[in-house]
Amino acid sequence: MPTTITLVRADITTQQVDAVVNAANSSLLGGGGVDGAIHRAGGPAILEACRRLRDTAYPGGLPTGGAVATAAGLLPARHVIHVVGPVYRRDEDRSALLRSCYVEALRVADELEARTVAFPAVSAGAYGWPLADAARIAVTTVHETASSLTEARFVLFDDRALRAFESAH
Ligand code: AR6
Repeated sequence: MPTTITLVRADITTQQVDAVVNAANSSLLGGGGVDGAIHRAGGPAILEACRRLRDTAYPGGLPTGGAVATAAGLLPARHVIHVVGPVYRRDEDRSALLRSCYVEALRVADELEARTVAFPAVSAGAYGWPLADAARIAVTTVHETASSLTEARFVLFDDRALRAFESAH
């Protein structure tokens, strides 16, 4: 069944989906934006799971473009898939790393047998990626990547982001 891409303006922590994607940093130990909101709403279970990952599989941190899952604590979702978006650089094309976040998140979602996944606009906040381009890369990559998802839901925090994704869709 093909994946339906949907767009909503909402707080990603409220979404009733199998998995939510977190725009994390490579430390996996929290931050601001989506990352801060997910850790606040999900409670300490997520940070504990992240610390275990740092002690085992990722002592040097999760590389940029990578994805890894943890439990979702108190969130309505069952899993959090943490990805590390690239910091935007005007003098260097880092779009392959941004695409990799979505490809890897979809691969991890398939491993978890997640069918509905909520994505934020990875790298479009603190990491400075121009919104229209971040939206185009996000929508195109999810559209072109084979997976078992029934729904890929882009959850945009404000009208400007929603409009950018509507234009890219
Ligand atoms: N739900 C949905 N979208 C949100 C939410 C929310 N609750 N909060 C913010 N956004 P950002 P990045 C939007 O900065 O650019 C963190 O400190 C926001 O408006 O969360 O990948 C991490 O620890 C923007 O459009 O992620 C990293 O250090 C988008 O989500 C760094 O920021 C992404 O903004 C990652 O930066």
